[in-house]
Amino acid sequence: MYSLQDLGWGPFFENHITDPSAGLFPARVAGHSRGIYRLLSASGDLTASVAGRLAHEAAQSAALPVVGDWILGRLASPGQAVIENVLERRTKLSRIAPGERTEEQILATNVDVVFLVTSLTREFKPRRIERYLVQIWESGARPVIVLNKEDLVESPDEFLRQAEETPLIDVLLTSATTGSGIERLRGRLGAGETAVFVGSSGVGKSSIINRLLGDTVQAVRAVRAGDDRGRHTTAAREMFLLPAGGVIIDTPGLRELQVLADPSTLGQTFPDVDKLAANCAFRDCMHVSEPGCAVKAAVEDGTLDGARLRGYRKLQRELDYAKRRTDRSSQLAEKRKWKQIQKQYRRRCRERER
Ligand SMILES: Nc1nc2c(ncn2[C@@H]2O[C@H](COP(=O)(O)OP(=O)(O)OP(=O)(O)O)[C@@H](O)[C@H]2O)c(=O)[nH]1
Ligand SMILES: [Mg+2]
Ligand SMILES: [Zn+2]
Repeated sequence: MYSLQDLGWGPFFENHITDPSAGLFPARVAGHSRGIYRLLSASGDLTASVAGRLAHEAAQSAALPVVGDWILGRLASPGQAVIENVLERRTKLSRIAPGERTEEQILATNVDVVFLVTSLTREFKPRRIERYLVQIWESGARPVIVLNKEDLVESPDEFLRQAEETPLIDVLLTSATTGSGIERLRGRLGAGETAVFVGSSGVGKSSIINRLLGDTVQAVRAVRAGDDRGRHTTAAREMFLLPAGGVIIDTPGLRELQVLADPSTLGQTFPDVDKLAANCAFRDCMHVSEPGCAVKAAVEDGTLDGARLRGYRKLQRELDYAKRRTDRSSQLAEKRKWKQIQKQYRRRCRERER
């Protein structure tokens, strides 16, 4: 049996319970499949469904419970609960859901650390790491880059150097096969903290988690022969408790990461570009062809990698575009809401006149 603290509970959530007298208990969402939720609570594991009212009110899917959430539930029968409320999220890792529309998809909530796993194969791409970093900084959690499968390469330090091009970032070399670096990784997670593992399929997320759990709990499958792409072995997000404390969430490999973040946060992933930009002649310099651009000058004299600047500018364009799209859809939602309120108001006036 575990305590709420073992599950990551703390004052933040305590303070967000507005009506403690309603006979509801807190629990954490550990898994979810086709409308059935798996919960961890102080009185054990439960299966649960979402209360009709919550499902109805959750006009946007982002308001429905996801793995990592703290919820308030009501016991329906032994081992079976109904989720009445989702408590405010302390942190939230999102992306733009695959598809045509600019819609948020939440990957995990209430996490302290995001382990961004990449493998030292053709999978390793600094530009992809930057994309993830932007999204992780936006989440409110702290990033740790995990360079896995170090047993496969001659000089892993070469990769380490490339990953550390992002200033001040925490980078670890690991091998889930030999166990090297796993203890150090374990040390990045404090007591009562929650971590989520993200990255492409086949990089070894579940293998590292199995090492941490000291058991083969998560299914792992060989990468395809010929290329090193994964087979999407992990099918759904799932939460585990580490034997020595700490909570971890495994996620299925992502094919793409469409970023959804405030453009003004880009500087956290690119502090080097930001610092240089302070010396550009124009305050709103886009570092393309403006005169007196300190960023372009740094690329020319070799202090800044040109590919890194191109990655920065691409992300900047994407974030600006996504922001315009989401601003517009929230404007539309706001308009609809006001129309509804005006309609109700007019109806009430008419009723009073009768
Ligand atoms: N050589 C080597 N192979 C590894 C290492 N870590 C994982 N693998 C292998 O890589 C393959 C994929 O590992 P998984 O742990 O399933 O990868 P994953 O990231 O969970 O993949 P998805 O669940 O599809 O997202 C398996 O064959 C593992 O045995 C490592 O450190 N070194
Ligand atoms: Mg997996
Ligand atoms: Zn500039």
